[in-house]
Amino acid sequence: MLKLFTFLLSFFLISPLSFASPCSTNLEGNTMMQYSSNSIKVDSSCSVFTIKFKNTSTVAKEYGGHNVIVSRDADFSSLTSLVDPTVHSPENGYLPNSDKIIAKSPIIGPNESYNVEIDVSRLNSGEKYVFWCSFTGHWGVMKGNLVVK
Ligand SMILES: [Cu+2]
Repeated sequence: MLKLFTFLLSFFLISPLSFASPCSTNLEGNTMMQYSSNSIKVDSSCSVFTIKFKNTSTVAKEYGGHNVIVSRDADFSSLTSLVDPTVHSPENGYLPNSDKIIAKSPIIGPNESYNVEIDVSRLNSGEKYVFWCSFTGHWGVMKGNLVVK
């Protein structure tokens, strides 16, 4: 609950500034199961970094929606092994809640958007981070590096 409150608070504090802010980037996921970028740079001076994610695919959400999960690269395999659409909701990325998830969006469908807010205090510059789609079968190709500079 506190996390949710913090998230909402940071959203409202950041959103008026985010249009011209360097503390954000745009990212799209398309019909070909590709992200528009395979690398995202996060400025460590940002307190919150926003990935403005848009699904430009035409594939219905339940057959091939997209999302964005941010985690350490070292946690990628253990997290993907937890993906289970029969147990967990698309709103939760088909994943259980986990401290290993640094930021996430729900699975979204065609023309939907979601701002993924990363608490930059959770990132360390020497650590490898990744962003990936937790729709089953997607993360083999929908995966990129997130670099803290
Ligand atoms: Cu996807």
